[in-house]
This record gives sequence, C-alpha cells and structure tokens, in this order.
Amino acid sequence: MAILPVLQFPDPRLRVIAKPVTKVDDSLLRLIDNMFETMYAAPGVGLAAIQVNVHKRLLIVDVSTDQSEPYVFINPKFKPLEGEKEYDEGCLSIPGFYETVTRPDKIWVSALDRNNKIFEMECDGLLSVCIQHEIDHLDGKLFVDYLTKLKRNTIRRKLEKQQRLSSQSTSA
Ligand code: GNR
Ligand code: NI
Repeated sequence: MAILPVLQFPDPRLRVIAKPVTKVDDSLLRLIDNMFETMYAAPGVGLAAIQVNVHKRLLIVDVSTDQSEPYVFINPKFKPLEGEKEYDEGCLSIPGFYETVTRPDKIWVSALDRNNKIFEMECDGLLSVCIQHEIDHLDGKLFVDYLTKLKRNTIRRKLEKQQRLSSQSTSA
C-alpha cells in the first residue's frame, strides 16, 4: 500500500471531467486500497480518484470515526430526494479552508462496488454531503465553486503563496 500525493487547488488537473471506469481489475483494486490508505492518513472522510491524478469516475468515503464504514462508488449516479442541508465543508485539495455549502440533504445514489456489483442506497447527513462533494470532484467541481468569486480568489491566492513557499524549501 502507498500514500498518494493529493493535487491542490488551483491545479488545473482538478478541473478535468473524469471518464467512466470500464473494468474493475486488479490495478483498479490496488488504486482503491491506496486511496483508502491516503484518505485515512490525511485524515479525511472521502477521496475522489481525480484528487490523486487518476481521471476515472471512482470515489471512496468513510464517515465513521473508527474506519469501519468504507464505501467504494464506481461510476456513481445520484438524484436529490428531499430537504436541504448546510455543512462546513473542507477538502484535502484545499487544505486549511472550511466554508458553509448548502446541498440537498436526502439523496439516492447508485454505483458499482469493488466486486463490480451494482448497488443503490438512500442517505442523508454527513454521508450524503460527502458523496455529493466527491461526485462534484468527478465533474471537475470543487466546494469553492459554491462561494463568491471574492472568497474563492482569496483562498486561491493564499494557497498559491503557500505552494510557492513549500516548493522553494524543497528545491533548496
Ligand atoms: O475530509 C473531508 N471532509 C469533508 C468535510 C465536509 C464535507 C466534505 C468533506 S470531503 C473531505 C475530503 C475530500 O476532499 N474529499 O474530496
Ligand atoms: Ni474534496
């Protein structure tokens, strides 16, 4: 297993629309294992393949506190069902920033699991927020896209500055 580097906003590779997975094979299963290791190490509650620079429609989530509810969603589809929920979202690709985003609360989602079996579920609360946040990643979308341009640009400038400083210290 391995911890994978996570792309950081405003990297343009986070804006690429991910392609459907055509085969659940051994190399995809290895990627899934490495994504879980990366997400748990961060720590985070979700991770989309695009964040580790793999442009496939694959995401993982685990909103438990003891790593007991790992879910894999391959080629997911979702529909909003009812209600709205406000949540302070963060993103491993936008480290250190948390902002309130409003999304549908209850959703229906269907996907393939790691055994290539189709499944569907309804969920709400943090699991629903997290799945929607990850599905956005597959379409090149980030939670900062729901904020004002001013807030998004402020976050972008701060992260660009941090990235310049850290690349200076590693190339010295
Ligand atoms: O770890 C994460 N926490 C989180 C908190 C609120 C809403 C969404 C998330 S997902 C995020 C991990 C991540 O960036 N996934 O793409
Ligand atoms: Ni994210």
